[in-house]
Amino acid sequence: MRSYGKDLLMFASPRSISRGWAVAAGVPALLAFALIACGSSSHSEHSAMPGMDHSGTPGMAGMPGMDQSAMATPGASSSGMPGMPGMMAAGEGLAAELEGYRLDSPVTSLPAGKAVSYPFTITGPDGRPITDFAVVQTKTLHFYAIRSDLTGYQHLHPTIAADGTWTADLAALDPGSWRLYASFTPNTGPLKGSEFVLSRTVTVPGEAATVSLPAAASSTTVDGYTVAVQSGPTTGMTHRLTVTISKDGQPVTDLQPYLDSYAHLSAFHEGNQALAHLHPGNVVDGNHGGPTLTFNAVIGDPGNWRVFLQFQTAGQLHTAVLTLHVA
Ligand SMILES: [Cu+2]
Repeated sequence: MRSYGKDLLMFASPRSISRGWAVAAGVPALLAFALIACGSSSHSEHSAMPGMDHSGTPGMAGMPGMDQSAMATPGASSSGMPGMPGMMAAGEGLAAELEGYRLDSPVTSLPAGKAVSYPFTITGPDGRPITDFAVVQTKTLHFYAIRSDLTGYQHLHPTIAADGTWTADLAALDPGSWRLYASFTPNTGPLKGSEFVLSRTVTVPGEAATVSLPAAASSTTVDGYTVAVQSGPTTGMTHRLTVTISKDGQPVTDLQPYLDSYAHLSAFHEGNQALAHLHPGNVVDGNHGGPTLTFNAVIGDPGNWRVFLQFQTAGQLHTAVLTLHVA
């Protein structure tokens, strides 16, 4: 378990920590996550970050490809308290159920090549669909889709019907196996206020042309922007990621808030599709973010991560993609 929980607490705000909440877990690391998650629930958009879950518990047990470090990596959380550095953790998000909270869908297969809707519910330990969710980063639920080769990233904000049925409107999917993640904070049930990431897979029939993962790189370009990612220093499992955005050789300083943040970063593990969801610690103040964004990423699993960094300028959303190697 190493110093994982400790690392997290170092980045948690006192406010988060003081919001004590007893979780049924004897594992200090898990408790640390739980405390952070609980703290993040109370002030909705500005503090809670998607990605926190309570894995490492029954839902994780026995999952193929899970090793102990994965088990000790319960999820991602972050606290975007003004003035504090971004605190975030690696997510796993590979289970469909944790602590009695479930992601369910009648759909296990979706057609290729056209926009499709994916219906799902989040049910609580009482078996009933949850309809009351906390607003996190301006949304009550964040939804991600990624193909097994880590292509085809989609980040959506589904809508919920009165009966608790969510609908995610997906853009066209290529054939293959896809993992769909829901990141949410229930306002009901024994773990209300905790952030969860649950996922399920769907098959998209057809001939799947698998793309091999591009080599790790320290920069990439998107829409004329150059996005450079610097890793380090590393303390335990905490990796300081510094992202610098430039255009035509000039630093970019007109980043606009996107979901209450100057950047939205999701990363998926090459080996197991674990989801890490990070936000920069930079204070959001108008349309002049950049050029440098700092993330503290707690990434438990070494290996290659496919990183999707979303940022906005002049009303346009950009998604930079690169492979990050974590030793
Ligand atoms: Cu989102």
